[in-house]
Amino acid sequence: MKTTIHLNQDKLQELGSRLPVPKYNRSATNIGIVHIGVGGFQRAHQAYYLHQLRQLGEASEWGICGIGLRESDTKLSDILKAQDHLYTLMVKHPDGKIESEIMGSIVDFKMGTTDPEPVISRMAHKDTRIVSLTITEGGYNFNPTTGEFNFDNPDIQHELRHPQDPITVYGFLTAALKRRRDAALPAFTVLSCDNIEHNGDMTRKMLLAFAEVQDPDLAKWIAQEVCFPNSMVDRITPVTVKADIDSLAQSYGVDDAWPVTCEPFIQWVIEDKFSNGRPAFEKVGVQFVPDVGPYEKMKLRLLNAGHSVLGLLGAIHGHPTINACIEDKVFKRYLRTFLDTEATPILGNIEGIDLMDYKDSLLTRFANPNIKDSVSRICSESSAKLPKFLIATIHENLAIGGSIKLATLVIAAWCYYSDKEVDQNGQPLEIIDAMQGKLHDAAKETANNMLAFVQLESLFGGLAKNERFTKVYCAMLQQLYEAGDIKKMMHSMI
Ligand code: CS2
Repeated sequence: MKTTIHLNQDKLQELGSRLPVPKYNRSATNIGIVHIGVGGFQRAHQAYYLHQLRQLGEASEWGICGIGLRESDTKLSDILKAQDHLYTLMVKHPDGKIESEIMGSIVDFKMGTTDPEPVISRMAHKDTRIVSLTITEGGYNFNPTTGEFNFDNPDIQHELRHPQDPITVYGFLTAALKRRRDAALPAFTVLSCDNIEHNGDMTRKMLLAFAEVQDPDLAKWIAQEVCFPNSMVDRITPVTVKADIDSLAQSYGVDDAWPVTCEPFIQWVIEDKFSNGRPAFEKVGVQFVPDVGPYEKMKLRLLNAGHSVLGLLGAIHGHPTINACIEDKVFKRYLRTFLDTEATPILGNIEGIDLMDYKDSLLTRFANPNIKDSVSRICSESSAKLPKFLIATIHENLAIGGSIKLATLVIAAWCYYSDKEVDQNGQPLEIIDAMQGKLHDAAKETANNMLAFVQLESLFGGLAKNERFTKVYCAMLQQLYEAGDIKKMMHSMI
């Protein structure tokens, strides 16, 4: 039995005999990247790539400072502080093998909730050259149907009136960029790493909409000086559970309060448009391309949509994880049929990519039995995800006369899920959604008005007015509410 060692900088050498640790000098690091929204995904993805680069002896000017803008980030902030911002990445292979390695690329963390100043000055610091974001699909503050900035948000209203007291990412970005402009420092790049089509373009549009109202001169400067590369990010990163912490302690005697688990697959495709330089990410496998559009669309409409299809249908049926769904032949076939007949036809050709291979690899990734990615993680914040992942595909198929039925069942299932809040065995569902109350009320209203749920225009646009859609949808909803057997319905459709 190994003695347990609490993970921190002083213990790295000792831990190095047990598992791979950073070989680079972490104290000789300049902070070049400020990252807003540190979570499992960023720690398994961007921070991993940077760690790899630093292991090659490069990028000492590209240390990462994490930023938390929500109260709920305090826990991670405290844990990282106590571990000198070190953490373990546990890569879980399908054969049961877990490769664990300690990551050192994050070197600082600041919270912006009580006092914004340390965050603004870090972002405005001369060494900061990139501000990257994983603030989730819901964090961009746009109306999913119109794609316009939501000025009704009270936090945004506050920031417009009090630019020196930012709350959201927009307030912090403008405060820091203003300081840089006034100090004649070059702008930083704003790099979105969220699952949104044209994530860079969208961030630019939102930030400029906000800045135009707050300070039109600054907006002009941002428009000229700040680059917003689009990027496609990919690595399945399940929620860390206690068993992961325990297994790390058992296997290596490492006491890490919040390790990150992920699949072996990793991909990052970025447009090479940076305001003030970038790390040599290509040395560790990041792809730079002139137009990320087709890659983003492929990933969102196949991988993320595929997750949502399994997640919502699986949740109602009572499957706990994505791999459990794939082990169920009906679910697996349903997913493949959806991908082939509804999602693929609208993608067209993507140069250099064989979509058949891509879909085969998705099914293999989803099947990884060691990952145990919970359907509750996939279903969380469906109101922010589904418009981008799935509803867009329904709209596009309606426009070209394509098939919509498999995706429509998922929408009917989402209504049922939001209404009942239990699965078909009567077990409570863990529902996490900023719109949960609204979704529940609209879904309940189905008893009087079958279209009530899809009449939520901010999510579905004009879908409730499309006769072809409503016919299929109402028939499915009726069957689901009457017979209540989602798997039977799925089976009859494939
Ligand atoms: C998932 C994603 O949130 C979701 O619903 O589809 O988190 C997915 O695992 C990642 O985008 C994979 O790169």
